[in-house]
Amino acid sequence: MRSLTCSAIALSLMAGSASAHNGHSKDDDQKTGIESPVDNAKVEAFDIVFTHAHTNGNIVTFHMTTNGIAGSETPEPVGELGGAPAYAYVWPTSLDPSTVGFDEGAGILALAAAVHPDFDDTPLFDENRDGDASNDGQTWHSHWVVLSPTEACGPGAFAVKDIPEGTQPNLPATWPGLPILLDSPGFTPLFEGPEVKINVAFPLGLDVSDMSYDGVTAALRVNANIHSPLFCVTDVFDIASGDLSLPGRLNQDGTRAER
Ligand SMILES: [Ca+2]
Ligand SMILES: [Ca+2]
Ligand SMILES: [Ca+2]
Repeated sequence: MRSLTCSAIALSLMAGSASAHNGHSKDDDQKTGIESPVDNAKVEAFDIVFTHAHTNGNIVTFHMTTNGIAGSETPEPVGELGGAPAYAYVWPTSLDPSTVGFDEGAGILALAAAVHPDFDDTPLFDENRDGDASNDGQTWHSHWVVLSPTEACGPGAFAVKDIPEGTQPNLPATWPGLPILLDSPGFTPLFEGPEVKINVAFPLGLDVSDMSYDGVTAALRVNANIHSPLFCVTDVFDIASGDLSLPGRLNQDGTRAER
């Protein structure tokens, strides 16, 4: 029994030491990630100061560090879908949308951690664990979205791309059924102090090592009449690169990167 306990302690020590030393180094994160200035004029929780991503086999972990407490701000509900606001931490990527099941060339594929208290768009997931899969919009959750410049949302504004009536684009298996190019893959956003991160699984064998990314904090709003464009980006709080040039690269120096 004693030796078993000792082994367990030794194992846990080894695990502790592994998590302290394995995987990507902070130095390499600095080289491959995107540093952004603090701006005290911005809402702290959306003021991006560092964005990075690293790989562990087929898992890519996307990080964003803010000047405040990530995830601490949520929009005021309006009580209905029309005009419903959302806040999001967004990682636009260079990946083709077909990587996750949308049509090739459909737009800019972006990962997002989002919250929108007026509606649920994760019909397969019960994020607040109350036994109801249709009432979780107020809990941060993840999306893949396909963004495109959409003048109807305002000059230079982006929207989550609509699915025009009568068309049948390719969609991921976890598409939640809304008429927009949005997927609810179920990856849990993880919040810790100033940081939000999402562990994203890609198909085994798919090489995403060349991908680049950026970081954006934004507000979105459902069209008041629930017409197209359905889901506009209404405010961009911060852009990690300042110009959406997607300068972030994957840190791949670790084979057992921490998640
Ligand atoms: Ca900033
Ligand atoms: Ca749900
Ligand atoms: Ca629920």
